[in-house]
Amino acid sequence: MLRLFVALDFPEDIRQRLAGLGGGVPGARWTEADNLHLTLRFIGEVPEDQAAEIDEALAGITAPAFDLVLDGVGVFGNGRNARVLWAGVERSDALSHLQAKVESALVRCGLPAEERKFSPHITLARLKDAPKDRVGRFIEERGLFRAGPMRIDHFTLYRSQLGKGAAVYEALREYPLN
Ligand code: 3AM
Repeated sequence: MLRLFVALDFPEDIRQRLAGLGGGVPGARWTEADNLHLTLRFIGEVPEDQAAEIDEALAGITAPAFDLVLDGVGVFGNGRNARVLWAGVERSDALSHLQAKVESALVRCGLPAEERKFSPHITLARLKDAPKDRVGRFIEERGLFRAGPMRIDHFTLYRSQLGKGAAVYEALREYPLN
């Protein structure tokens, strides 16, 4: 079985800037610079033959390359339940278009449709018992964060391997946008 997800990756300088936002929140586990990504679709565990089908379906996607601007930071969950600190992106029809194409390609491969609305974000940290005021301060202080525009000219199929520490992500294949 392979644990898969589809995501956008970012150039080194952008990843370093994102990683540079980290710090100052007790109870936060920060994403390593190399692991920063924007998930288009979490797939989960699939057998190898289905993974091959998924690869083929993703390779068949045609969608235009586009420019993306990263904009601001926020949190999923609130109060004591704050779970994820993230960096956001400016609204992008091209991004939504690509995500919809990925979603329909995966449904055609027999995966159940994603029920949740797509909320594009880059996970900066996962939180456990982070003090509310420190989370609030992080968001205030980093609220003006912006990066880009950067050219998004491919998307990537990743394998995620869960272990004792942070998950290890391996890029299996890149699909060009035209
Ligand atoms: O890209 P982010 O960090 O937001 O949380 C996991 C990570 O999200 C998410 O997929 C991304 C790559 O691992 N993920 C993990 N398990 C999931 C699940 N069962 C999940 N998303 C939805 N359902």
